[in-house]
Amino acid sequence: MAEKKALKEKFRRDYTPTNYFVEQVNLLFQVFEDCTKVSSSLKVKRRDGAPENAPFQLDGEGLTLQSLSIDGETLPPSRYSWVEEDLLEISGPLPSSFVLQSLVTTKPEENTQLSGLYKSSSIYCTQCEAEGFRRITLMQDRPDIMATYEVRIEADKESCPVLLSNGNMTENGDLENGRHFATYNDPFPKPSYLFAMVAGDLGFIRDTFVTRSEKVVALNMYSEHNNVKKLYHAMDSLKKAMRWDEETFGLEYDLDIFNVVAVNDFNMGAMENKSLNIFNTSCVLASPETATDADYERIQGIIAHEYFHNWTGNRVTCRDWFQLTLKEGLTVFRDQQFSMDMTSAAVKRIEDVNVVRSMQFPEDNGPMAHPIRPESYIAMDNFYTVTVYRKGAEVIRMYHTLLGKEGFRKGMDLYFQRHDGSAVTCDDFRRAMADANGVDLTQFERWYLQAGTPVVRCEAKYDVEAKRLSLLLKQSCRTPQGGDALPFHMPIRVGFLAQDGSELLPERVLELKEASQEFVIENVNSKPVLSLLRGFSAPIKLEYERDDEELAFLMAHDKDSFNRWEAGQLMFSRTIHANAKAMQAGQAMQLNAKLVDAVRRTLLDTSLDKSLQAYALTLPNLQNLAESMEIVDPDALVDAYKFTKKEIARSLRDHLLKTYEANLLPEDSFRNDAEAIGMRRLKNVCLGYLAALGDKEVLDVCLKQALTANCMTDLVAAASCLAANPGEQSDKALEHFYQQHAKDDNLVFCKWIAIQAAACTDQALEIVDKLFKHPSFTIKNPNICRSLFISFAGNMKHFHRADGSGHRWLTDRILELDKLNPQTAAKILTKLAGYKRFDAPRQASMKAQLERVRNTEGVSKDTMEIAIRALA
Ligand code: 0A1
Ligand code: ZN
Repeated sequence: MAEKKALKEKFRRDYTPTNYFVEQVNLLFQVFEDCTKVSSSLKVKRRDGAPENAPFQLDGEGLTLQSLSIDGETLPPSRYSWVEEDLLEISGPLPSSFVLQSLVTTKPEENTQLSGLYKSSSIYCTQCEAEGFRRITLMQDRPDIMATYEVRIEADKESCPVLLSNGNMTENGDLENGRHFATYNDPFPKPSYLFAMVAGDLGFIRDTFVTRSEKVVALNMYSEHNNVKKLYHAMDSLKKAMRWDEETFGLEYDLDIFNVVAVNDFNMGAMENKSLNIFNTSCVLASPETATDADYERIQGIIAHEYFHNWTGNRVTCRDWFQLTLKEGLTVFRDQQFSMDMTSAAVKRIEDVNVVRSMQFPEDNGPMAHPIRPESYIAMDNFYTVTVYRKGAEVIRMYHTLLGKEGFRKGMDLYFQRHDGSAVTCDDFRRAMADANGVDLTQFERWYLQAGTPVVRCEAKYDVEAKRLSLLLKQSCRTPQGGDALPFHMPIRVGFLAQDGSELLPERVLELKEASQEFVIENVNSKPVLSLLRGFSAPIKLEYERDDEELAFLMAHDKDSFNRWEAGQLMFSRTIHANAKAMQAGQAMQLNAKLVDAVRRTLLDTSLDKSLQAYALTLPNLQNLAESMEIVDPDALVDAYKFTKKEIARSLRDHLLKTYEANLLPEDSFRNDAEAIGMRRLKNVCLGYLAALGDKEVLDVCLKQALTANCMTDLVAAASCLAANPGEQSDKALEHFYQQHAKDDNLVFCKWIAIQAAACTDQALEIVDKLFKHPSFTIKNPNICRSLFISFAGNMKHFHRADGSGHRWLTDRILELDKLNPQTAAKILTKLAGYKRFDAPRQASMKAQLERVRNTEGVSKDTMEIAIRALA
């Protein structure tokens, strides 16, 4: 058995404030080629009422401590000791206020974990959330310690002409030996996880934003010199986000400067450090030749997300890490609303719901299930999950639906009024929402306490005589421990359609609170067709029986665009699931004629918004479909999926080709507006269907698109179609992709890898292994790792080969990666966690790999936690 020395589980119930707190931090970074010296000076105070002899505890991880002093006097070693591996204790008694100085040295060049101070290409940068600051210097590294920071950076002027930290630059100048310095002051008290510093040779673009109270804010975006021209979309997005937050929530930017820095090596998407956001290049750089339409939208959303954190996260922060969803659920909700306003509300909602269903539902239904406010963790970094972020955002959306737009705004205003400048809890947020609106949200807390996806069953009765409609809603939810959850408080938005498709009654929000609750509506003149859970008003699974005809009716008439799409998705799923069953029973698969009719109608309806039309034509994704199978059978599911897609394509080949051609845009000019994006989306969905046929004619169409594409969207679409159809055209397209686009661009190289790793072909495993051995593949870059490993894990049939070869291959890679970057390794291991959903041989194989990880000597606590939880 592996040694499990550092596996300490922390519990939410154990929160206690500290005896001392740091109120001011002064830092000096002296950056040298092979080592960085960090001198820190912490102004510390004992809390009122704390005992005088209380010891003072500081977090520190992997630091080489050179000296330690209090109020200028060196501390003898007898006064301090490491009471835990990463916890230094200075014994009392101590003065009620004092200055603690320390000098440590670190080696950013050797920091492959990408937490703390590290070097990405030639850029020195930091990542401190959640617990990275302790890898830079000794500190009370917890979010309820909020201090002001003054920072001085010294480095070689030629290799590091740009020196940045939080807040305003107060001084800069030259030093001896070709070195220079800059000092920064951040007037807003902040937790250590929001600290950042950057030193390197960076190019930049500059702009300004005038706030509504007419303050001019300098906006600067930095990247490696060769990428500077790809920063304009992010800058444009930032200005839109700044304006939107003023208009929507009355929130204005609070400093004179806002910086964004792009780095190649980053464990997550981006980080909201006060006035110095650090971004993964994949979430900020965009040009038509290197980024898809989806990338453009994602970048806009993430830029907004990090900017919005300035209020929801920075000005008001989390008391402890269990409260993470306080800032993340809320900020995701805010960025989703922003994107809905900037692009198309319905399209964005469809995309977001797809993520919840295909990623969060499986997490909630597996061994990693946790409430949006978890009760315990071993490695906090493992809890930056789709549950905390995405389900957390759905929970915020429910406040919005229950209280209405104005009510929600009142709650937000009160939240800031009460808590600006402090570190608070999810209960504080809920209380602000309740108090501002004079409502009782006690039961609503269950969304924070209970994991699992609720199932709501609806039964409708219509009494013709009495003109009375009654809706019986029953909710149930299995907790991860196997018990029944207590009923949730949730809004169910319902529309009522007349037989002619018009709205028979105004839409309503039903407030479901009981396990079983009847809603009676009087004066209903005819039996309506129900449009339930409009806009996915609660993160639940809805059960309601209806036939394909009613679904087709909703597809054609529902005024709620989301539910029109939803009806189509249900029709697709039914056919695919029926075919998977047929496949398992050794019977012939079939295509439902009603489905083909519905798809034809959607395809030929030129009055539709093209993006919505494209989504209406898109099959539910495999993860989504797997979620509603009792035992996941990847072979049957993938074959049924492919069969259904191919048969639709066979039936509608000419229409698909015509729609494809009708939506081609001229190659000599690129457009990025909503209409052009919609046209590309629709055209590429048609191409996807056609490629399922796999004949020479359609593959030639794909190849032509791949060779002549004037943007990354079209290249990726065509290359993905071809990667799934190995042969001459596929080889040509992928070679062209590599030589012309991917070879010299890290982010495009990632796309080239991801497309091939996701392709469902018999050679899938051999292909991923070859990609892994590609000379440009480096396991040190998280984007490259994700492109290969996460994409392969989504390749349902081949990752889950019954002989276990896919599982074994990925586990080999995880163990290799874990030695360098535990955070990313642990994330990838979650792809094996849901083994209980599969058939016996696959269960055994996934379990065996998890056990192998658990039994490996020296595995990180991040990765070990996933293995342990998965196997529990
Ligand atoms: N707060 C960031 C996400 C983030 C979280 C952890 C990180 O390192 C472990 C990095 C970034 C956000 O929500 O964007
Ligand atoms: Zn965030």
